[in-house]
Amino acid sequence: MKEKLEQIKAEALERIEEAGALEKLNDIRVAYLGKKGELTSVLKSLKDVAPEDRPKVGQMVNDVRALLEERLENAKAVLARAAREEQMAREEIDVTLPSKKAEIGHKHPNMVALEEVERIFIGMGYEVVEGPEIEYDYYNFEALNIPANHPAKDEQDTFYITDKILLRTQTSPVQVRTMEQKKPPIRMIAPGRVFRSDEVDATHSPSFHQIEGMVIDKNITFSDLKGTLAQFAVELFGENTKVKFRPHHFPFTEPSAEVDVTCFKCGGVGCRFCKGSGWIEILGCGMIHPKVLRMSGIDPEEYSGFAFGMGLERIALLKYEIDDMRLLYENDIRFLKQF
Ligand code: 2NM
Repeated sequence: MKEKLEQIKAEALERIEEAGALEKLNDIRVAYLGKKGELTSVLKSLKDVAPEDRPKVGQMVNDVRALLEERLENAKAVLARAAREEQMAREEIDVTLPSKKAEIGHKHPNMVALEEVERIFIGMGYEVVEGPEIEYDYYNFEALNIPANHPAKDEQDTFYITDKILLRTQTSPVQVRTMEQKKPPIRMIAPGRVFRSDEVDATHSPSFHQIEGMVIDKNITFSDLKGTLAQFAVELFGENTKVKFRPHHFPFTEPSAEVDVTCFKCGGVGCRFCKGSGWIEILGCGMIHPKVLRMSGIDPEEYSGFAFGMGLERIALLKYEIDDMRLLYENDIRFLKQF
């Protein structure tokens, strides 16, 4: 029995010594120390040993087991370190190689145009106010003097969520909410996303952006409106820009007007950009209807105000000479980078 154990020990130690890989060590562990391993079978045959010799032989088996386990662990540590060193050498990083170019984003032309418009109005003392995109029918229509049977409310144009709730078709509900909350003087603009059930084409999208503005105080007149928008046009399109007011109709303003600016390409002579007319339409405006003021708690006998509204995409398309609105929504970085 003793010779057998010595032989197992010598053989196992030699195999551990020669094992060149971690998997081999595991095979060796199984072969000697496993359930059906050689050392285990010696332990099983202990019953054939004379009873008085059993403790001694048992002790020897345990000593050999402890020795093999220790050697296996040592060999494992040595091999693992060697494997790690080999991997480190193989995966060495060359820090002198040029790096990959980081693609940083670019401000969207809508955002560039919005910040420009905001800068101009903030410079004139206006506040920028935002409001919900999902609105009550009351704020979007009723409070703006657009009654129940008005064609602007048609389901063909408006996305209704329930009878009373819809996706706002304009940002004027933000002005209404402001009138309810604040006492004049009020000077504010309301930029934001609006929704209309329109087919997509070069100049239409079911979701686009508006910037509306409003001033309410004592003795605000149409002259204030004209002066404000004339100054706005000069700051946005250049110092030689002139404005022209054409009579128009909106339910929430009286009188109402549409505003054209002289074409910034040809200076008003007429070119392809302005389709030969010399003028480009940029916004709608008017004096806030007394009914609209009264409905939101402002006394039209004491106060008056003007309001205006423009499409942000339209401003961006004009300013950057983009000929198709769809380009603004595709988010192709090669396109966006140009502005
Ligand atoms: C426009 C044109 C004219 C407008 C009116 C109001 C409010 F709430 F004060 F009555 N907000 N915006 C308005 C007036 C908007 O967009 C073309």
